[in-house]
Amino acid sequence: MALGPAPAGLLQLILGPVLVLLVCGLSSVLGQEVYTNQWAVHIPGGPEEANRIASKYGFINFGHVFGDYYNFRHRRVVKRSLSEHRETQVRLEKDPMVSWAEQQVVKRRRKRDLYTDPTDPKFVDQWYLHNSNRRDLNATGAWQQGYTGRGVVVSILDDGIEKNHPDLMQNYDPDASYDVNDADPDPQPRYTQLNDNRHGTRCAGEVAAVANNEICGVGVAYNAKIGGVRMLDGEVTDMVEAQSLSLNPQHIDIYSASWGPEDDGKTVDGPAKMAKEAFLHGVKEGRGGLGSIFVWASGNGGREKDSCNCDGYTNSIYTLSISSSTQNGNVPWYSEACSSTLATTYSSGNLNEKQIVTTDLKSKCTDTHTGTSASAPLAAGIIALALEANKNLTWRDMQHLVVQTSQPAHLLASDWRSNGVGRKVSHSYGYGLLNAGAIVAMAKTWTNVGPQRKCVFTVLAEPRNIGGHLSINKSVDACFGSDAHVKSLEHVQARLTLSYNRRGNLAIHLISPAGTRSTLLHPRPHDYSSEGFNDWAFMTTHSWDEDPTGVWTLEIENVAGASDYGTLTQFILVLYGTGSPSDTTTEKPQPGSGSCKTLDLRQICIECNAGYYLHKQSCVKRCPAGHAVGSQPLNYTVGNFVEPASVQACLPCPQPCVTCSSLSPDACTSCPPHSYLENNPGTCLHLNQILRETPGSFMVDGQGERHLEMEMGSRLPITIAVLSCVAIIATFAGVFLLLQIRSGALLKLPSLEAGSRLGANFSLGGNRVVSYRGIPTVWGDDGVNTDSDNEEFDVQNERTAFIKTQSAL
Ligand SMILES: [Ca+2]
Ligand SMILES: [Ca+2]
Ligand SMILES: [Ca+2]
Ligand SMILES: [Ca+2]
Repeated sequence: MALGPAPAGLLQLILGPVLVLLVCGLSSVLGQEVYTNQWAVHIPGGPEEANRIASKYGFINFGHVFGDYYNFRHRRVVKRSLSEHRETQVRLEKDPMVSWAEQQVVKRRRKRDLYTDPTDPKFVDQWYLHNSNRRDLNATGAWQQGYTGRGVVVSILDDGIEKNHPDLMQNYDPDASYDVNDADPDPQPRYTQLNDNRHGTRCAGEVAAVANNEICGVGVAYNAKIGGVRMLDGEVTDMVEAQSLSLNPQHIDIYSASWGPEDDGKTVDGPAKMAKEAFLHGVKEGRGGLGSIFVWASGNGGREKDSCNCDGYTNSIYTLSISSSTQNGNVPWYSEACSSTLATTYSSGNLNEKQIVTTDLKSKCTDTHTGTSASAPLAAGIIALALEANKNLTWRDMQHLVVQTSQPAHLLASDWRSNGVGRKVSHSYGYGLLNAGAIVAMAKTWTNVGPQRKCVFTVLAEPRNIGGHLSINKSVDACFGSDAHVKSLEHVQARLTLSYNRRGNLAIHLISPAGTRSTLLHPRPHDYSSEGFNDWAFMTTHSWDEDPTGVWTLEIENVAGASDYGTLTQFILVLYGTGSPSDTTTEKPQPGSGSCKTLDLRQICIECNAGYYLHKQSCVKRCPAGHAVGSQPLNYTVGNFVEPASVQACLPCPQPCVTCSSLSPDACTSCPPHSYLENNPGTCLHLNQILRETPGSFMVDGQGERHLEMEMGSRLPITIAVLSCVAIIATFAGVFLLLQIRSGALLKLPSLEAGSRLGANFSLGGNRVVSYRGIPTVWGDDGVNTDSDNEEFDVQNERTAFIKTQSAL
């Protein structure tokens, strides 16, 4: 009031700049600006002009950022300085061709995570969730991205759950719980002197023990909802299993099960009729049609040399099978090896290795949870995190994510092998250790894989004697040309029926066209059964993402004496997968996992290790058809830096080559239609042009001889091709007429007659009936035509048989 309007304005005038100065001063004290030797320059005159200006003022032009902006670096200005290079700035600004220029400062960028480690007293002992030596499941990696299982529902199918346990109560979900044993809604465990029924409660805590409540430790998905089904504390029947597996499938997202047939090393058993239907119904209808996710422990029969492929629950394609590693990265003594295992989490090992910390009966906390049954719930928790990151994932998407983000890391096994797409896989660990941070990151941007395709081949035409060794080759086209065409594999099954006097003496291998060798069965010394296998669907995950076209080999081997005997009566090869090739999947390999060397900030691979080439953000050993190895600029942008470098990548063949051996224009190995390949590799010459020319026109210049050669060379194959076509048509017409003349009835009843009645002379006719139905018949086995009768039956009754047969899971 004492101050009039004029003095007030004056005060503002004086105080304003003072305040600004003060703030600036403060900011520079708190976080001083660091000037780089880089300038962002706007030059509307084009790249040439930019180059000219760069050299005029002592800059190197590091290329263009976007629009008319260029990245200049000064030759003499130091890389990092606390003071601005005013002189250079002024000179640039004064140039009439430069519309704007700015010396770049280093910006402070923090990740926007509000994450802090849980404060629970036992959290420090949960070595498998987070570990400074990085031998962990990288749970903190997912939590830091903000995923803790919120909104995801997990149910533990076991011996009950202590729903009022102080570390579970808050996350307990009655809608994800039931007591199948006593047919009531309350899954509270039955308490005994020996605490027999503590297993379910222990598993539940691994998934969703509450965080930051000063009690025990935390679950992997500590904000997930957790329920339990009490089903193991009583008679387990097919109906009990089915009821448990199909509980509330529109509410429960993930079912975790750590049970199965006896792990005695001599049992071959799996889900029966109802349980099988429950699985099928779950993946088809559960979660609004995206499919229930069944996480399964691979088995504890390691000491008995059991094979998890003889357990129809883990061997099923619908279960995501999980094995164990010890703290030190060894195969635990209880672990079972088999080709259907997908991935691994930690569990107990030797006495000197740590075990799993979790909730225990009677409101307690334990640090001695053990066995493969401790591994499955950890996996279920990690999968819950991935599901929170992307609720739209199907049951198969989840398996793809597990395959792509699991890592061999430090896990020790003698059988790590690279499969046909360069991924390391082992029978003890599947694709390796789950990585919560990685799976969540990939899940966020995952695009659903296409619908599941199923391509079936009945390989055997007649029973084969197994003897000491039986090898069967089969060339397949993966149902090319039909809706079932599998271009990129997921699960593969060999459905075998065989008799053998001692089943445990057999080793069975399946070798994919890419050379991946899956052990479908290793010898089981305790298995003296003479029952053999009855339509048992041995499953492998090891050829995931491979192209199934080519020769598959089944090897059955007797590892004992020559006195054993038996017969293989059925070998059906079932290929599951998608219609899109693997190189279009959104694979983003992790650094250190083999092929990828550098990831950019978006976690996309931009540089591959030696021996691999970058192709569509993934690393491949061989470039796909239509591409050849070349170098492309390294597209690496971290902060403000653009490092100029180049990487080896798969680049498209130069026009007009369809395929090529290198990027040179004369290295075509095949040509588009109406073109002709001169030499191999060579150039593509346009056929029409040559044909349209009159012969004389080739003689006009001095190189007439060469042209004549070319003309002859190019016309000869065409003449041969035309003649061959005529001959083939004539042959077909002849055979057709012959069939007409021989028997009209034969043509009317092809399905009944073709397979058994047509002799070797008419095998062509028999095969045509089959291929018409979209089933390829290029049998590499013994050249005998197949039984089309059976095949038709197979196609028509595929689904019925699938449900009916015990091992079709
Ligand atoms: Ca009850
Ligand atoms: Ca807790
Ligand atoms: Ca087992
Ligand atoms: Ca499985």
